[in-house]
Amino acid sequence: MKNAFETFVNEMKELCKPKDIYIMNGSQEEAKELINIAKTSKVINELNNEKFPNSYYHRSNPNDVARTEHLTFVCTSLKKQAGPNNNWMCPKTAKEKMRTLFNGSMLNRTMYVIPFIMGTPDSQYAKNCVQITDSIYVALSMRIMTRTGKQAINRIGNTNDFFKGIHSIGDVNPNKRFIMHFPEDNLVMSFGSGYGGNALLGKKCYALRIASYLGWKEGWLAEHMIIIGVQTPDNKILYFLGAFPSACGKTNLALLEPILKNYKIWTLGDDIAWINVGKDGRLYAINPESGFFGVAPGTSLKTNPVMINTLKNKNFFPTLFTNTAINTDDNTPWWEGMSQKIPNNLINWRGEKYNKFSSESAAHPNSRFTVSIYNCPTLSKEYNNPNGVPISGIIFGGRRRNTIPLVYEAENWEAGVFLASIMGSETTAASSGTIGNVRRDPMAMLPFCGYNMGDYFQHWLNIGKRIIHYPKIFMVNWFKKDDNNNFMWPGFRENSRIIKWMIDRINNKVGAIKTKIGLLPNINELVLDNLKIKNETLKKLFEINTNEWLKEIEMIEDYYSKFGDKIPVELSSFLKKLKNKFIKI
Ligand code: SAT
Ligand code: MN
Repeated sequence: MKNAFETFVNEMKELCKPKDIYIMNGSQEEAKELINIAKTSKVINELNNEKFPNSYYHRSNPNDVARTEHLTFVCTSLKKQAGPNNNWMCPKTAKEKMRTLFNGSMLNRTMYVIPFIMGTPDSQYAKNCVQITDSIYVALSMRIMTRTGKQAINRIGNTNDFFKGIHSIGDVNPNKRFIMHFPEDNLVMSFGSGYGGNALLGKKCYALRIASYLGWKEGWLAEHMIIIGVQTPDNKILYFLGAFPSACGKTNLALLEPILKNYKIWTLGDDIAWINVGKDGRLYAINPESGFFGVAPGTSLKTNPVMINTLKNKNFFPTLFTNTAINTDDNTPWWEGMSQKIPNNLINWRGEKYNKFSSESAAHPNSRFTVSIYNCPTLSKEYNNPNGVPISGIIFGGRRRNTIPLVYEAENWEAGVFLASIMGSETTAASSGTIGNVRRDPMAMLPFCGYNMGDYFQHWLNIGKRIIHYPKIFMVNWFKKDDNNNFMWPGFRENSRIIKWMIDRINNKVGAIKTKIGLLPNINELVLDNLKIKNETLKKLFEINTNEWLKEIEMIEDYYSKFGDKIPVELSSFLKKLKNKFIKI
């Protein structure tokens, strides 16, 4: 009798008809073998081993460089369950469509079987998963991003309780590209893309879309959040979660070197957090992943020295660079923002010689590195704690040139859920589409919530009812601009000043000003020494502009209306009250 794992592999073999099957075991020998296969087939090239140890370069098809939200579907039996926040297709139709695409898709190719665990193996919160893929690049990336290997097969044992991810790169034809989620079957089928968010199925597909659905059913939250520990001068560590849409400085915050003396940030995760209410009534979070899939452009010794050190560190796991430029003088990766001076001899992300005076960038704006979390010098020693870390604060942020102040605090959990539900951010390069428009992105989960967002908001409110010791909820906007289009706040390491204020709030050391939108800092209680910032600018950073907010509220009303009666009454009445506060001046 075959167990469920073997049955799954067999079924996939029959469907995809691969030349051969490679079941991954997670060993060091396997890493070497896979790297060799990828090198021989020119999928990756080795980089300068002295400057970037154990690092490899991969160039993707130019049509396959970002997530494709319009080709991503959540296939629940009822359309309403997927909600207006997801594309929907009937599960039966979707499966038939996908089976046709997968039929014989691996002829002459190897089918890699990747057993992996999301979360640390001895955690009650960890989940068992298996992905199959015919892309060696995906197989290599999954070994970095997840705990891949035999232990997952052992954990699965004779159960059928595991996530199934089916992936084939096909011929990278955008017309045959689909990322189909079947939350009711714990299944994802992804065809025609090798890009991280579309193809590393443990990441957005499982750990967010499917897991958010599981969390809804099982009473926990799967969130698009960093997890950090902030060590204060008295050597205490407080843990924070932070949700930001892609490319809003989220990874920089996860690896921040605080400007404030005697503060230190310990990293637990840069993208995804699974959150449970512990027996003691506090929130606890784990990072289900084991690597970073970060945006390269803009990462430098100045903006994120810890990440540069992470990339230059050497350990058991290789590091991959995808669609950056290459400096042919020393065979190293290069991207915009890495150095002020553009090197003379660059090959751009398309593989062409780069003309320095070109208006196009040398690296793709969404070029990425894939690196093991164990390379990170600030990795928290609690990273593998099976219970996760207790959460004292949750930070929500977006990229907004106006309206949203630098920082404010929600008055309580419900108000925090409301403020997170109305978050908006200007679009970036991480998802294909127009850059620069404001889109509503509640909890930074818009592209990742695997069910109706109205139900999701209610789920957040319900979770709140089980919490005894509430974390404080903060909203931030590092990206406010002045009339000359310049950022008003320096950001990066200076953001630690704002985190200090949050900690002081959590420890009841400072007060706050009650305003129409929430609690704002007393400016004289922020630590701003050695920061050349004009009083006038500070005032602007904390300004609540009635006209801007009225416009904002209109956009939110419009957004809420998309969810009809699914929007919890608590939230719509928050919105009404907010509007009234601005109208009755
Ligand atoms: O684009 S991905 O979804 O792969 C990564 C991200 O946006 O965080
Ligand atoms: Mn992300």
